[in-house]
Amino acid sequence: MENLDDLQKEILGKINSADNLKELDDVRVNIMGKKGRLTEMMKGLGALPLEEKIALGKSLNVVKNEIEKAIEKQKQVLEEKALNEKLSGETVDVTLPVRPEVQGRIHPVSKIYEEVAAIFGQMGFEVAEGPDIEDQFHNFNALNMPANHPARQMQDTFYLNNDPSKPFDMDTAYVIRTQTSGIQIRTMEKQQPPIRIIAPGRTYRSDYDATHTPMFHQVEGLVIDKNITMAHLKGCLYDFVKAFFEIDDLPVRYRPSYFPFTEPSAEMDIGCLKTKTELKVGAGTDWLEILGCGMVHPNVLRAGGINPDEYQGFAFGLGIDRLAMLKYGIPDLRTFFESDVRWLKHYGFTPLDISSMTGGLSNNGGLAR
Ligand code: 2NM
Repeated sequence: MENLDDLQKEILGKINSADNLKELDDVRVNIMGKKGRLTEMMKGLGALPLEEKIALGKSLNVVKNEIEKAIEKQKQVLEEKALNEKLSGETVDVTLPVRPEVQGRIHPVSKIYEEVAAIFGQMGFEVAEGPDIEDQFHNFNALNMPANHPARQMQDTFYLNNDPSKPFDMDTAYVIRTQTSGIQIRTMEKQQPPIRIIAPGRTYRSDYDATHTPMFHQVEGLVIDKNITMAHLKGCLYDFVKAFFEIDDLPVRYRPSYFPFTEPSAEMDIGCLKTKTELKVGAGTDWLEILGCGMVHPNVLRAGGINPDEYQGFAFGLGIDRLAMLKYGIPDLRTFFESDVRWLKHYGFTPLDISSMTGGLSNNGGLAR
């Protein structure tokens, strides 16, 4: 029989000098494993007379508890040490320059959005956001689209079944937003004019060909204040397209149009020259539709809790993906969302060029080609 005091001293020494978790576990197995020294002594208890069995059993338990406590304590010390070693090995020097060969690219949709936001940002617009999943009030009713409006038909809109335990209910179903206008309604609901926001985001419609994907990106804009007129709309959007296409004498025209949420409504065209192989924005004989716009319908203001006798506003909507196709000459919209890294290398932009009104907006020098 080993001397218990000596054994405890020896083992505690080994535990406290263990340098890593593996070494510590070896000590534990050596003393308390199936064939461990303490385990063997406990097995030996059975052969002893009762009195001795009780006395030695108690002592063994005390030693065992001491050893277990010491192991647990040392384990924590070693785990912390291991974590610190791992962390110090993973230190990243964030001041190092980007390695061009591993550098990611900014997607054309993101690039166009940054440019649009930079232009409207400088005009004093704030960016507002909202949920992709909308209720029908914010997506339709509040926008002067009553229940039987064609845009609400099943084939355009993706409806969601709110409660899978019940049959689909067309009246209470949520939708994934078909436009970002719900954001404008939510903004009106919580803020009285003056309002000057852009509402960017993903939008969804059941459509799929070279120029339509079921998910696409919109930026809508909304200005509400006292005495806002169509002249404000025209001036604002004219400034926008000139800045966006970086052409000072860009010809524009407005054609009358129809949207349920604006009255009057218009579509804005910019001048261009279309040849068999090219489309050149600027002076020319052709026109290119660029965005939809109009004066916010009184019913829409009312739905947002704004008094149309006191306030007026204008709104507009433009398709980011379509602008990207135009500006960068990308022929098929479906390729935008295939996540092909070769496509992104070709059409993407380096993250090091930030779009800003003062830094050169489109940064074609930043084209990652
Ligand atoms: C468009 C065209 C015209 C529009 C209207 C509104 C709201 F919520 F204020 F009524 N938001 N966006 C609007 C107006 C959108 O997209 C082609």
